[in-house]
Amino acid sequence: MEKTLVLIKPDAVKRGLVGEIINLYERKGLQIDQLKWFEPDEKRLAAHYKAHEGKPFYEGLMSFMHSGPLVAMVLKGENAISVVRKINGATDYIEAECGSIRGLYAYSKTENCVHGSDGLDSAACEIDVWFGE
Ligand code: IDP
Ligand code: MG
Repeated sequence: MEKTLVLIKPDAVKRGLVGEIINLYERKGLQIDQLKWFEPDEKRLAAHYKAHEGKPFYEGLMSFMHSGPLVAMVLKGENAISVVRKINGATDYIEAECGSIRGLYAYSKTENCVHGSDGLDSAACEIDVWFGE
């Protein structure tokens, strides 16, 4: 059973899409292993997005991620990492497939509703950032 880290970002929480989004993952056979509500501090968000530090969108991304509460989850299932990224859709809401979360709900490049780990190493790292001791 593979595990992956999902964030339901502040835009989706504000818009009341938490239930809708969790429903899409569950219907695809993914199970909730851990789930927690966060108002994350600078340190946790910087650790989560350390790969993007210095990129042109980094500051905007960080201030968006600080704009309200978010939900962090560990989802588990066969090929959970790839399955979640498929359900999430492409990063850019214009490119995102119609039935994906971003295809359905996102209308901004930065405020795109969800995060999913992009590989085994990042999943382990991100699960530790949000749910480690
Ligand atoms: P991902 O979330 O699909 O894995 P990443 O490339 O890892 O996409 O980027 C992390 C997050 O940074 C995106 O989900 C989005 O919120 C934001 N982001 C990425 N690229 C851009 C951009 O070109 N403009 C604005 N925000 C961006
Ligand atoms: Mg990413």
